[in-house]
Amino acid sequence: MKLILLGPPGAGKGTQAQRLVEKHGIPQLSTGDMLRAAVKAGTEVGRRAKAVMDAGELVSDEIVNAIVAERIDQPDCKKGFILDGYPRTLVQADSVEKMLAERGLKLDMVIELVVDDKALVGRIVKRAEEAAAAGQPVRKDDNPEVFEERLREYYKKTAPLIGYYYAKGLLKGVDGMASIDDVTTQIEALLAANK
Ligand code: B4P
Repeated sequence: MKLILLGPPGAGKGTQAQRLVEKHGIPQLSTGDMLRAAVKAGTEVGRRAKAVMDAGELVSDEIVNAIVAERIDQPDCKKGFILDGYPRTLVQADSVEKMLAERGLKLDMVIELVVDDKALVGRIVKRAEEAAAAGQPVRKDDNPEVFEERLREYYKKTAPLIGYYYAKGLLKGVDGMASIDDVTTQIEALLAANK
């Protein structure tokens, strides 16, 4: 199973990807997590990505494409993977298609999590408050000001992927406004219907 989870920031891509990992035993390839790990480790990629992420903008296609290409060659990706938060631009979409074709693979499905903007900002603020209350680090980009920029970037650069994948017959939408469990049920139904 090769799956893309698509949607605006805070739509629940990471949340649903984790559940898919548990149920299907394939890895979650989250470019957000990979970039945050690089920032934490202080690598060259992390140094280049940090300011961009903190400002709510998208990291360069070149950096992101390179980290994903390296990751999908790991042995745990043999059975499939969930691309969470990647691709986020048309250049990245083109790159993933080439990456898969070079390896004799193709995408099975692109699942769009549809959530309205007001709910998104509420989720992000809640996540920041919960992390702070638990004494955990709060993501620098989880605040309303930076979130506005993340959303602008989404509409400008990522939303065009919806039409792109629709035209390829790969796009399926789920109601991301539903509860986390309901969203999981909708996704599982799509996967079962695609078998
Ligand atoms: P990501 O880490 O991908 O962050 P995200 O869009 O906020 O996450 P997601 O949609 O997964 O939301 P989540 O499940 O956590 O990206 C962060 C940054 O990294 C980007 O801004 C960019 O700078 C950089 N980046 C990453 N990928 C890149 C790429 N390909 N190219 C360039 N730059 C890239 O859910 C959010 C919250 O909502 C959680 O608290 C969750 O509990 C809650 N929630 C989830 N589902 C819910 C539901 N159904 N109901 C109620 N709450 C829900």
